[in-house]
Amino acid sequence: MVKMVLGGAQMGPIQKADSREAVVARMMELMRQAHAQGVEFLVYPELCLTTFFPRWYAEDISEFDHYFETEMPNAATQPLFDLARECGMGFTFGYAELTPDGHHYNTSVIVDRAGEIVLTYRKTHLPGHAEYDPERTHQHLEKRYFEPGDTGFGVVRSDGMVMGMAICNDRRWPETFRVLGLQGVELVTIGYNTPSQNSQSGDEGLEKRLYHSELSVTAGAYQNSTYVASIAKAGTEDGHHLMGGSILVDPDGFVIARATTEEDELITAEMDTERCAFGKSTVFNFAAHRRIEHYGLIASQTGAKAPE
Ligand code: CDV
Repeated sequence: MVKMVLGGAQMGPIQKADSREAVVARMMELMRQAHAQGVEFLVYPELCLTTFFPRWYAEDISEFDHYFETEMPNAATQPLFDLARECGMGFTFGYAELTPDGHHYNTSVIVDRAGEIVLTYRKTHLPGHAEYDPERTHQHLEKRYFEPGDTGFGVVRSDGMVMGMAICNDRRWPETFRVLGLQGVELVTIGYNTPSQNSQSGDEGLEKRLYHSELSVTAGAYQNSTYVASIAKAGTEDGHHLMGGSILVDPDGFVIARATTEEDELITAEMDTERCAFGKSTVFNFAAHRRIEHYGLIASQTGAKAPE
């Protein structure tokens, strides 16, 4: 069982012109603030080394390879890893990954207090579309630039707690949380870049988007009796607005810390993994109550089929 201070490092906007070094310097400043406040594990957003480039169309996708990291850590991120080790702090962050054999993933890693990557996750649920779509108010081309992740939702016991990751759109799918819950997860980390407007519906704006995000995350926390850190990259990137709304959530589904800006902002809360045990051994004692004989469709069918 672990009692500690959990931190969420919301990032403000990153413009196309911003260098990796400038972004890492901002991440390090947030880490120093976190260390001063006693944080032992810090959660950064999805794709937090670059602008959210899937909003831009490139005819030849290799034009965007410069947004991808070919190794981790690398020259730009090593200072962050070094600082974390000095502070004795674990952390997680997201980035675009280009593997040695040419695969492109939307990836996040958990780094332990000794500075070692102990878990890699590649985003499963890629939203958006693969081709330029003139009908949309803006493009969301994750299906063009990334392949669906090949890792699945794994967990790791690191620095005394069971941790797992999801990335952005994954948080809207209960399957994500349940697969992690079935592995005894005690902290789910989620980074996101969520445009404040639905590109296909004018009436789904900021208020509804913030609500849906919080609804998904708090439900996932409660139904699996786990802490969740759901952390945004926020603000206006080259004219395109991303919502903020970063939150830390306890195993009862209550929000225990909330960002109030769309800038680089640290949020913190105390967590005690012992608090996960009650839900996991009572209402959500999976071994006692789940009825898997009735859940087959979840793993055998993707689309919904209504009766004639
Ligand atoms: N980066 C994302 O996965 N964004 C999606 C948007 C497109 C809805 C999200 O679920 O927040």
